[in-house]
Amino acid sequence: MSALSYLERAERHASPVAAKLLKLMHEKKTNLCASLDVHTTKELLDLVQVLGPHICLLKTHVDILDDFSMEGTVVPLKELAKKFNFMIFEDRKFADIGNTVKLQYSSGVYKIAQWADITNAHGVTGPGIVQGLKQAAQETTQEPRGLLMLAELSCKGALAYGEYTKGTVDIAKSDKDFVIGFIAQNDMGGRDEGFDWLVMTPGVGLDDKGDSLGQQYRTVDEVVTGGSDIIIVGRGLFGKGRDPSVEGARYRKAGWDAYIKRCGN
Ligand code: 5BU
Repeated sequence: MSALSYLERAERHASPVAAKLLKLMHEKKTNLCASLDVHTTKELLDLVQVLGPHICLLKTHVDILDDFSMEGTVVPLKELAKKFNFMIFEDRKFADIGNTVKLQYSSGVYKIAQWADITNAHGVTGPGIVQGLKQAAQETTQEPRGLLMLAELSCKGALAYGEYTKGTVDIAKSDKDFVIGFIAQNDMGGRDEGFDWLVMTPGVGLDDKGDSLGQQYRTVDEVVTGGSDIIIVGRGLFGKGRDPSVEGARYRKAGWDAYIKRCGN
């Protein structure tokens, strides 16, 4: 994993999206990404009002929202992102041929390329997926966009390991500007070949071991020590009986302390 600080990495990163994110993590002193899987825009915006000060990144699944609209959902989210200084990651998990993902990313109801700084894709369909998504980004906006490849998953029985994970890392090497890193449980290397990938890790929880549908949680210390740069926390922040403002501060501190420890000071 990288021994460099977020600021050092920001200063030399090939991707403007990764550089911006690393810089804001350094300035805001947070490596916490909130994953807010809720049914309505109001619930989402209310949670962001509370968690905004604690996070570097907001992870969305906009297809869960009953009332999604560009005006009602995306516009206020972008305002909150500006107000609290965080970026937005739509966890779309693209997994089709290049031409199809290009259309899915840029059009339809969600028009993800217009507003999400970051999205992600599976490697199962090969490197065409990276080029399809990159073309959609370039044809949609002047704003920088970044892609994470799904190298490993947190859930029980997932098939993304070994040769599959290695193959996904090879796909990430096909585009140094657009692919900024991985969703993974471990460090994915690459520094000896000039890549400084960001590793973002879901399946993080300090109180539970998992859920009844296969999710498995590891602690903040475990994942950061293992190479995670950004911890992705969902129900640990806002699940039943939890106070998001208390948990936001708690996970943020845990993530930052683990990072400082990793940097060796
Ligand atoms: P949770 O409430 O902290 O369990 O939510 C985790 C989020 O991360 C949820 O939105 C998942 O879709 C997402 N996720 C995951 O949990 N594990 C994975 O391996 C990947 C995504 Br990839």
